[in-house]
Amino acid sequence: MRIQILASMLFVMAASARGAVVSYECTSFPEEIGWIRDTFCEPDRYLKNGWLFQHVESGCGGPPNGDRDSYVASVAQFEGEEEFFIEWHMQTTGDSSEIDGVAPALLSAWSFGPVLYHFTIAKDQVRFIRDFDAPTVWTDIEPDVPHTYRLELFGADLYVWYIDGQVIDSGIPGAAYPSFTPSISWRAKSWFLESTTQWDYIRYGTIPEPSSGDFDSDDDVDLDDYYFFQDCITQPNIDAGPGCVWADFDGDSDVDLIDFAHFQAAFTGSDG
Ligand SMILES: [Ca+2]
Ligand SMILES: [Ca+2]
Ligand SMILES: [Ca+2]
Repeated sequence: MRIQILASMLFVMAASARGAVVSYECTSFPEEIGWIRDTFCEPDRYLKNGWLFQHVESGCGGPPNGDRDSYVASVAQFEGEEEFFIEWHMQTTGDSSEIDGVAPALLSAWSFGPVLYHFTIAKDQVRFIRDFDAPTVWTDIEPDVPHTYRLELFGADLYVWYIDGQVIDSGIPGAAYPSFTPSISWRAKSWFLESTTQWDYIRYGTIPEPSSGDFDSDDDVDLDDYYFFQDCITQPNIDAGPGCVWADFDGDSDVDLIDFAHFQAAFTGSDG
């Protein structure tokens, strides 16, 4: 009897851990919702219109040891998740010459095992390092506009990295992720030069069911899902991208008024 109760408790815990997305929407400082902050010297930062701005200079340590403003969170609650994503929307003014110093901007999905996803982002170029022994991937990006970065992970079978909905790299990972005491960290840093990095959001968790309207995989379609649905709305016949497959009810790649009508019909409120 005791074993049965324990087993059912474990099931509930596993189920609640599975159905989740963690989102930082940059409407408050990251540490207010559980990110752990770590700084070097005196980085400036401020919030404006739903964005977090970080300004870093080649400061008190003197080059090459400038300001750094870092955040980290454990993602151990997603260990064993078969379909995991990380998506972030940001831009930076930092020069690509800073990339060798792991600056100006970084987002890293780290582990103590053989699997790692490590993105160093400059104004017009991104470096992607994976699993240490895998070839480094470089890609150019359009400067002075924000980009949507998305990593999708399917157990030990497949990773896919997108920028603005276009596949930049994909393949077989070194291991499933999240695993091996996983954490996600991101930061702005000055190596030799100053820069300003701005973040609109950082979201991660279970990849939602296609055409479900249920962004956060908690088995309802409610106002929490609507917040993210709004981000996905496009003109008819415009591809809404991999981050919006869940919102495309009729499966024609856009998220238009027809999908919105489906979303309204599926809307259950939080009691599901
Ligand atoms: Ca935002
Ligand atoms: Ca939901
Ligand atoms: Ca559609």
